[in-house]
Amino acid sequence: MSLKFFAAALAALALFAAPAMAQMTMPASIMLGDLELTNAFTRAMPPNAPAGGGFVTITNHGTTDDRLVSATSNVGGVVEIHEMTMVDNVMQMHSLPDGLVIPAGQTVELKPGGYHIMFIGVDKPFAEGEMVPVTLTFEHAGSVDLMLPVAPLGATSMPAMQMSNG
Ligand SMILES: [Cu+2]
Repeated sequence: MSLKFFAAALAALALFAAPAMAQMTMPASIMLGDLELTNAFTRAMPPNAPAGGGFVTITNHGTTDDRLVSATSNVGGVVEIHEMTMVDNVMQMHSLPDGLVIPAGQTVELKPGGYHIMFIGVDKPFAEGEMVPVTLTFEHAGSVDLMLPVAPLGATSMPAMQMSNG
């Protein structure tokens, strides 16, 4: 990924740092083996934005660590698993080529400003109200198809949970 592209992608993610939106409803959850997935969503992308983020909360109810090894989608481009960190007050993000460990008995949140699914070079920007399909594959639990509801631009959570098995 070129530096210019990277910077634009980062700006698209960081541009709207909206305050946390109140969670109005209990999120639906999807079980996949020992894993429970909740609060899955993505966000509307500004016109011509090169990339968007996908988010989900993963709880491992088992006694064995698992690992999110890949995410795929048919929205075009490539999908990566990223982490975002602050380095000298500058937000940076990196792909996690070895995936993201979901430790036994713990919850890992993919959320704005932290771990996220990165949709890079999508065919068209996500629009509020759409559903974005994504398949998550875990080392032990296997694969699950999710439909991510598209929240408003800059939303930090999905106000009305609509996650469903896709
Ligand atoms: Cu990213």
